[in-house]
Amino acid sequence: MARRLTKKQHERISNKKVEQIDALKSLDPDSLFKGRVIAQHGPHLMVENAEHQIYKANIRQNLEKIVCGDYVYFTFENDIPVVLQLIARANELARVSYGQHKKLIAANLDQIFIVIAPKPEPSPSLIDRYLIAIREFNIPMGIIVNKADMIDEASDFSFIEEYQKAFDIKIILTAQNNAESLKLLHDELVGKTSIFVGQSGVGKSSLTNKMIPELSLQTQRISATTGLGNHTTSATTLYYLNDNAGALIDSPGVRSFNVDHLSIESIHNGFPDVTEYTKQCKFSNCNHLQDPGCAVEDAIENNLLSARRAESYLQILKTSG
Ligand SMILES: Nc1nc2c(ncn2[C@@H]2O[C@H](COP(=O)(O)OP(=O)(O)OP(=O)(O)O)[C@@H](O)[C@H]2O)c(=O)[nH]1
Ligand SMILES: [Mg+2]
Ligand SMILES: [Zn+2]
Repeated sequence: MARRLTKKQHERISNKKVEQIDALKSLDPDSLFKGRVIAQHGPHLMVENAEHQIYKANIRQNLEKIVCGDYVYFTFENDIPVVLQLIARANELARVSYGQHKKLIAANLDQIFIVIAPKPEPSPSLIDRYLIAIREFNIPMGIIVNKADMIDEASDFSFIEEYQKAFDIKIILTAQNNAESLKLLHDELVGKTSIFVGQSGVGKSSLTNKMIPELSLQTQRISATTGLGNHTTSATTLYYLNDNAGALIDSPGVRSFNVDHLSIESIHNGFPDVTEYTKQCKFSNCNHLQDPGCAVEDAIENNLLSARRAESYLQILKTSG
């Protein structure tokens, strides 16, 4: 079920915003800085300014949740950086974690790459769920098939065609040991903010390393600022491509991707290939399960629609609101 804000909640939020803006007005504009959040560590945000200085910043109370990729205004209070305001987001990627709370992953994305590999075996139902969240903001997306060197007769990527039929989607084949494939991927990242998402172990961090030759320097600088010795992919982190050619966010691997915070309408938008037929069923309350006059069943029988996608659609509808 989509959780819509009540009128009261709306009022409370806009009052809070007015308070925040008033607080900003009283500040000397010279003491206000713009930065981009490159990671979140416990109660702190790592904020990088235009000169690529990284600050470990506190967060002014009552601010909404701020994530990797967000742009913010910050100031210094007794030399300690403090984030005062979140600049409105162009878009966001979110899933639901335990207890049904929307869990923001990253914001202000120009494109999202779902990384898959022959091993660990791809999960099309995971990709279906990612697609619903991605379509929510119409963010351009692609699938990276990594570890191309490990593809053999046992690998089955036929499900990718289902996505190509339904979406405008880039497919990029990569392998760590294939420089040409890495160059092609790099070309796709230039001038944009991109994020790598997907299961653990598919090679998101390895690819990030290949895209940014001096990545270890950036991670060292981040670790020096956080005070945490070792920087792993436990935190979603934004890195800059060389020569400021763009930004790349590496995210920790997921097992599942829950989209229960999205509305039925969003779920429909994630399955244009299926809803094309649900609209044509004889009865408007058709369950698409052996119901008479079901256009979905007909489409599957005539090889116009993937049975797997239709099942996935019904499964996701069943578990949502
Ligand atoms: N054969 C082969 N192995 C690869 C390739 N890319 C990555 N690997 C290996 O796959 C393993 C996992 O790579 P990571 O980059 O840590 O995977 P990840 O997606 O970042 O995993 P999480 O951070 O847990 O989400 C490592 O042992 C890599 O060396 C590739 O193109 N070919
Ligand atoms: Mg990783
Ligand atoms: Zn039907």
